[in-house]
Amino acid sequence: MRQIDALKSPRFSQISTFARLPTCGDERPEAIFMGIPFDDATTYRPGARFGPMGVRDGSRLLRPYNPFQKVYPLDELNVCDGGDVDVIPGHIEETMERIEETLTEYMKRSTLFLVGGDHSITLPILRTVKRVHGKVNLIHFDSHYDFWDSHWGKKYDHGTWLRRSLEEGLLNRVIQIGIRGSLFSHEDVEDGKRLGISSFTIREVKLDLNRVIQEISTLKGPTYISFDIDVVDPAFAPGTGTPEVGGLSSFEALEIIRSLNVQLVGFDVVEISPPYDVSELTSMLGANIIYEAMSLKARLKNGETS
Ligand SMILES: [Mn+2]
Repeated sequence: MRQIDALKSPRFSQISTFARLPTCGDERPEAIFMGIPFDDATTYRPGARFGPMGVRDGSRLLRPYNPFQKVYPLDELNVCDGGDVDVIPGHIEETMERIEETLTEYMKRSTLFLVGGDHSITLPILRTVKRVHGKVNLIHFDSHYDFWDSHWGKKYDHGTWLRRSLEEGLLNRVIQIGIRGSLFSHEDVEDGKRLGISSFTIREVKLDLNRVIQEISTLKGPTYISFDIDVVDPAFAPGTGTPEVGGLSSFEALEIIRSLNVQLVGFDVVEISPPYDVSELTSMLGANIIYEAMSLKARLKNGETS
């Protein structure tokens, strides 16, 4: 009997849902849950290194069945917990190498659902994706562009990973969702166009969501999703490093994920900083975002498209 059967009890445990997942062994699960607790590349509020712990804790109320996508994601994907990547605090380049080394074998046998950590971790994740799957499309939920060429003259941090990913030829098409907030310059907007990225501001998402969904539906082939929790309004998700007011509601974020129909090869949720959280709101949302993404994978595996 899988340990996960314990979830069917209506009695909630102090031990969270994700923490009750079986530890990954030699089996070939269709999905693996893993943490990457690295936050040395944050530029404002730190604490995302506690994200994996927060999301595991925030998963306590997750029950087995998702009625919106009509799946039992954890059971249907035979999800196991791969633990946390052994990162090296203070050393981003060595950490990136270690993330790649650790994820490669897992990714060859399964779809990874990863919890950061700050957004710098997505570069080594995408390097691994390229190695295993070739070039992929990227759906990038964020309030920030994250394609700056450098920060403080440095190439690697949580605001430059997308520029590096494009330079390294890791990506096909890129669609950004939820961009907002003040910028360093009007040139930032132009840069996105020059880089060939389709960026949808929060205004476009709020006023014409159908157009955004339509654009996403034109993506063909393997697709990776990176979800920065700061795409959600800080009123719903205060526990994050670089909050921007005026964002998506939790409901909108979940609805967009539910509406997707893509060939999902991996998923991350990043920038959850539990020390800045209130009443576990952000950690609970992070857990539900991962659950919804796993449900998407399970639904599409069943051949259901919407
Ligand atoms: Mn962001």
